[in-house]
Amino acid sequence: MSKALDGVRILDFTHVQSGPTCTQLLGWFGADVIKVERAGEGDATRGQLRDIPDVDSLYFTMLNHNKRSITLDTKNPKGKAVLETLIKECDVLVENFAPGALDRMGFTWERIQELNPRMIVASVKGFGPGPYEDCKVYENVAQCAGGAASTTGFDDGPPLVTGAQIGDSGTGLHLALGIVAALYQRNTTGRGQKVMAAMQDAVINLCRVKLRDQQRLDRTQVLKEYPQYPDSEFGQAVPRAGNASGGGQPGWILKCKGWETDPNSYIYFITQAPVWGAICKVIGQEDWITDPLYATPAARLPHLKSIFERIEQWTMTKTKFEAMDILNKFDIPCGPILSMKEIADEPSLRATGTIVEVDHPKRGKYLTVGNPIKLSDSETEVTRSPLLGEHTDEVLGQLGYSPKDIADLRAEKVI
Ligand code: CAO
Repeated sequence: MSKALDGVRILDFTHVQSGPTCTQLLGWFGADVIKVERAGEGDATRGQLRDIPDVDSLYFTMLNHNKRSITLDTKNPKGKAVLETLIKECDVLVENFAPGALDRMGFTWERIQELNPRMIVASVKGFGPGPYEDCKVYENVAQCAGGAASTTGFDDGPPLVTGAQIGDSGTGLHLALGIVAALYQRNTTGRGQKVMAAMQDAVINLCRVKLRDQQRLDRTQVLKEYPQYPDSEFGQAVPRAGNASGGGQPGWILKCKGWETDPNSYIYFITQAPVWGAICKVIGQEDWITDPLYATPAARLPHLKSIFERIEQWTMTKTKFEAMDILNKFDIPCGPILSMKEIADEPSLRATGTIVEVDHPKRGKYLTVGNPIKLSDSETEVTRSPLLGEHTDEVLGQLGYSPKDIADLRAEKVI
């Protein structure tokens, strides 16, 4: 079967998480991804959070599937020459170095264009142009500067970061879309272009609904679906909304049977207006269907807390899965709070390829997250991450270097 990005060559100059998630996606869609790593060291994540001594960490393996690895000292003149050949041969260069690192290496946009005018140069940076453009950035910095932390958590607690890697993996996704769009545009212009995704921008994009709420708050000084309403005051900025739904249908996380001992025995429950009658029947509160204090969404807003407390009396009599079965029969939107253990063991996620078992020559079998984007005509086959420099000889050979040239470069520690 052919793949969507067959024939596209990616010069993968990425490290840590944000850039590697982008190039991994491109690899899953069939691009040939050549990861360039520092000779002897490689991507720092190979050695971080290791669970097996001297074996590439899960941090690295789970972000670098479907790639080839070559080692290259790109600050050495001979290494630069190899990189120039790679730039001429590839379609896209993806990098997420600290600001200015590529220029300092001698590979400015102008130089890259001289070498290959069709080259697309795609970058992740922490911030776009502005006061912080020179800063180094990691995940949680982006979550904080992108509005996620100030709007996450409970009203009486500090700002909170989320476990979802919206700054790193979220930006990698944005960048991948930019690259595919630039490849498409190149079909008509014949030219490459710069593609830039700033981590702060990606998080702001994912927090779009909070900027919506900021403007609603500015205009009306109240957000009636937020837990602060009606008992507390609103300030100038969108407050932390606890587990309130981000949309127009109120929701909350409710305890289920066993919550005293299982920290994940909870369900997300949404009181969607069209199924209000069904909710009342399920929980045995049929009088709320016609009671003017509860009958309409607007009437319910001031009592959301007590409504959810009443629904919780019912959910606490069921496990999260029993509650799901009952509520789904009535189309009541709800979702179990699944632990990572439950996700790892879920057969349907294995069947769709969202959770995949991969075999690695040094670590053996491990689980990873496969391609979350399914194309019917471009099936993803997840292959293991490469060992450091595993493909150096193969790639240099394809670039026209003879075995002797390769041996010389190795002797001089260029590769
Ligand atoms: N050969 C020779 N030198 C190489 C090389 C190679 N193959 N690959 C990288 N280098 C050099 C770079 O040129 C750079 O050198 P200079 O500082 O002299 O210009 C140096 O290695 C270090 O690069 P770096 O500054 O990007 O790496 P770092 O570990 O200090 O910083 C990070 C890491 C992530 C904070 C920084 O890269 C960054 O801010 N990136 C942009 C934002 C980003 O992607 N953050 C998400 C990371 S995932 O949480």
